[in-house]
Amino acid sequence: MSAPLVGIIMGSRSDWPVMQHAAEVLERLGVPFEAKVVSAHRTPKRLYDYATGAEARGLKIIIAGAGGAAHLPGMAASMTNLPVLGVPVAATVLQGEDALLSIVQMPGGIPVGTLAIGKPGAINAGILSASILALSDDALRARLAAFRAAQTDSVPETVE
Ligand code: RP5
Repeated sequence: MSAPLVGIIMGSRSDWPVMQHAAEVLERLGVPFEAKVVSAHRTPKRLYDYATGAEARGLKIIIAGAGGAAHLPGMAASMTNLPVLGVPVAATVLQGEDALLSIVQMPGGIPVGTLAIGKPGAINAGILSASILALSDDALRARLAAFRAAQTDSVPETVE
Protein backbone atom coordinates (compact mmCIF):
# COMPACT_ATOMS: atom_id res chain seq x y z
CA MET A 1 0.00 0.00 0.00
CA SER A 2 1.40 3.40 -1.01
CA ALA A 3 1.46 6.19 1.54
CA PRO A 4 -1.66 8.36 1.32
CA LEU A 5 -1.38 11.57 -0.73
CA VAL A 6 -4.89 12.80 0.00
CA GLY A 7 -6.38 12.99 3.46
CA ILE A 8 -10.17 12.88 3.57
CA ILE A 9 -11.46 14.11 6.90
CA MET A 10 -15.03 14.60 8.05
CA GLY A 11 -16.72 15.91 11.14
CA SER A 12 -18.73 12.77 11.82
CA ARG A 13 -19.25 9.21 10.66
CA SER A 14 -22.63 10.48 9.47
CA ASP A 15 -20.77 12.43 6.73
CA TRP A 16 -19.30 9.24 5.21
CA PRO A 17 -22.22 8.45 2.84
CA VAL A 18 -21.37 11.75 1.12
CA MET A 19 -17.60 11.75 1.55
CA GLN A 20 -17.24 8.17 0.31
CA HIS A 21 -17.83 9.57 -3.18
CA ALA A 22 -14.53 11.43 -2.97
CA ALA A 23 -12.89 8.19 -1.85
CA GLU A 24 -14.42 6.25 -4.76
CA VAL A 25 -13.07 8.73 -7.32
CA LEU A 26 -9.59 8.63 -5.80
CA GLU A 27 -9.67 4.84 -5.77
CA ARG A 28 -10.75 4.77 -9.42
CA LEU A 29 -7.93 7.14 -10.37
CA GLY A 30 -5.34 5.22 -8.38
CA VAL A 31 -4.62 8.00 -5.90
CA PRO A 32 -3.67 6.73 -2.42
CA PHE A 33 -5.79 8.28 0.29
CA GLU A 34 -6.89 7.88 3.89
CA ALA A 35 -10.27 8.68 5.43
CA LYS A 36 -10.78 9.70 9.04
CA VAL A 37 -13.31 11.28 11.36
CA VAL A 38 -11.88 14.52 12.73
CA SER A 39 -14.31 16.90 14.40
CA ALA A 40 -13.40 20.55 14.92
CA HIS A 41 -15.58 20.90 17.99
CA ARG A 42 -15.77 17.34 19.36
CA THR A 43 -12.14 16.33 18.83
CA PRO A 44 -10.20 19.60 18.60
CA LYS A 45 -6.89 18.01 19.65
CA ARG A 46 -7.28 15.32 16.97
CA LEU A 47 -7.80 18.11 14.43
CA TYR A 48 -4.74 20.00 15.66
CA ASP A 49 -2.56 16.90 15.48
CA TYR A 50 -3.93 15.92 12.07
CA ALA A 51 -3.56 19.34 10.43
CA THR A 52 -0.17 20.21 11.89
CA GLY A 53 1.25 16.77 11.07
CA ALA A 54 -0.27 16.26 7.62
CA GLU A 55 2.54 17.72 5.51
CA ALA A 56 5.29 15.88 7.37
CA ARG A 57 3.39 12.60 6.88
CA GLY A 58 3.50 13.12 3.12
CA LEU A 59 -0.07 14.24 2.48
CA LYS A 60 -0.39 16.70 -0.42
CA ILE A 61 -4.05 17.67 -0.21
CA ILE A 62 -6.74 17.59 2.47
CA ILE A 63 -10.41 17.15 1.59
CA ALA A 64 -12.57 18.19 4.54
CA GLY A 65 -16.31 17.57 4.68
CA ALA A 66 -18.65 18.83 7.35
CA GLY A 67 -22.23 19.88 7.94
CA GLY A 68 -23.96 22.58 10.00
CA ALA A 69 -21.57 25.18 11.43
CA ALA A 70 -18.88 23.62 9.29
CA HIS A 71 -15.63 25.02 10.64
CA LEU A 72 -13.57 21.86 10.01
CA PRO A 73 -12.18 22.87 6.57
CA GLY A 74 -11.29 26.40 7.68
CA MET A 75 -9.70 25.27 10.93
CA ALA A 76 -7.70 22.62 9.10
CA ALA A 77 -6.58 25.21 6.54
CA SER A 78 -5.47 27.52 9.35
CA MET A 79 -2.95 24.93 10.54
CA THR A 80 -1.39 23.67 7.31
CA ASN A 81 0.01 25.07 4.07
CA LEU A 82 -1.45 22.13 2.14
CA PRO A 83 -4.37 22.89 -0.17
CA VAL A 84 -7.65 22.24 1.63
CA LEU A 85 -10.80 21.43 -0.34
CA GLY A 86 -14.07 21.85 1.55
CA VAL A 87 -17.23 19.83 0.95
CA PRO A 88 -20.45 21.11 2.55
CA VAL A 89 -22.64 18.26 3.82
CA ALA A 90 -26.42 18.54 4.15
CA ALA A 91 -26.77 17.58 7.81
CA THR A 92 -29.41 19.96 9.21
CA VAL A 93 -32.81 21.42 8.32
CA LEU A 94 -30.91 24.00 6.26
CA GLN A 95 -29.89 21.23 3.85
CA GLY A 96 -26.23 22.16 3.53
CA GLU A 97 -26.65 25.86 2.76
CA ASP A 98 -25.43 26.53 6.32
CA ALA A 99 -22.30 24.44 5.72
CA LEU A 100 -21.75 25.97 2.27
CA LEU A 101 -21.76 29.50 3.67
CA SER A 102 -19.59 28.49 6.62
CA ILE A 103 -16.98 26.94 4.35
CA VAL A 104 -17.00 29.37 1.43
CA GLN A 105 -16.89 32.56 3.49
CA MET A 106 -13.30 32.26 4.70
CA PRO A 107 -11.75 35.64 5.47
CA GLY A 108 -8.98 36.60 3.05
CA GLY A 109 -5.68 34.95 3.98
CA ILE A 110 -6.71 31.36 4.75
CA PRO A 111 -8.21 29.81 1.62
CA VAL A 112 -10.49 26.80 1.41
CA GLY A 113 -11.36 25.62 -2.09
CA THR A 114 -15.09 25.13 -1.67
CA LEU A 115 -17.05 22.59 -3.69
CA ALA A 116 -20.78 22.04 -4.16
CA ILE A 117 -23.07 20.70 -1.42
CA GLY A 118 -23.15 16.93 -1.05
CA LYS A 119 -22.33 14.16 -3.50
CA PRO A 120 -21.36 16.35 -6.50
CA GLY A 121 -19.00 18.32 -4.27
CA ALA A 122 -17.40 15.17 -2.89
CA ILE A 123 -16.94 13.74 -6.40
CA ASN A 124 -15.43 16.98 -7.64
CA ALA A 125 -13.14 17.26 -4.62
CA GLY A 126 -11.76 13.86 -5.59
CA ILE A 127 -11.32 14.83 -9.25
CA LEU A 128 -9.80 18.20 -8.36
CA SER A 129 -7.33 16.54 -6.01
CA ALA A 130 -6.28 14.23 -8.83
CA SER A 131 -5.91 17.23 -11.19
CA ILE A 132 -3.63 18.98 -8.73
CA LEU A 133 -1.51 15.87 -8.16
CA ALA A 134 -1.39 15.21 -11.91
CA LEU A 135 0.59 18.42 -12.38
CA SER A 136 3.62 16.49 -11.18
CA ASP A 137 2.61 12.91 -12.04
CA ASP A 138 2.45 11.96 -15.73
CA ALA A 139 0.91 8.53 -15.11
CA LEU A 140 -1.90 10.07 -13.09
CA ARG A 141 -2.37 12.72 -15.79
CA ALA A 142 -2.95 9.90 -18.29
CA ARG A 143 -5.41 8.12 -15.97
CA LEU A 144 -7.29 11.38 -15.41
CA ALA A 145 -7.48 12.03 -19.15
CA ALA A 146 -8.86 8.50 -19.68
CA PHE A 147 -11.40 9.05 -16.89
CA ARG A 148 -12.59 12.28 -18.50
CA ALA A 149 -12.70 10.71 -21.96
CA ALA A 150 -14.78 7.79 -20.65
CA GLN A 151 -17.16 10.26 -19.05
CA THR A 152 -17.51 12.12 -22.36
CA ASP A 153 -18.10 8.86 -24.22
CA SER A 154 -20.85 7.88 -21.77
CA VAL A 155 -23.08 10.83 -22.71
CA PRO A 156 -25.54 9.82 -25.44
CA GLU A 157 -26.47 12.38 -28.07
CA THR A 158 -29.95 11.02 -28.65
CA VAL A 159 -32.80 11.54 -26.16
CA GLU A 160 -34.05 7.94 -26.21
C1 RP5 B 1 -20.99 18.16 11.86
O1 RP5 B 1 -22.25 17.93 12.41
C2 RP5 B 1 -20.64 16.91 11.11
O2 RP5 B 1 -19.76 17.22 10.07
C3 RP5 B 1 -21.96 16.40 10.62
O3 RP5 B 1 -22.21 16.83 9.29
C4 RP5 B 1 -22.97 17.07 11.56
C5 RP5 B 1 -23.79 16.11 12.33
O4 RP5 B 1 -22.96 15.24 13.05
P1 RP5 B 1 -23.58 14.03 13.88
O5 RP5 B 1 -24.47 14.65 14.92
O6 RP5 B 1 -24.35 13.18 12.90
O7 RP5 B 1 -22.41 13.28 14.45
O8 RP5 B 1 -20.05 18.42 12.84
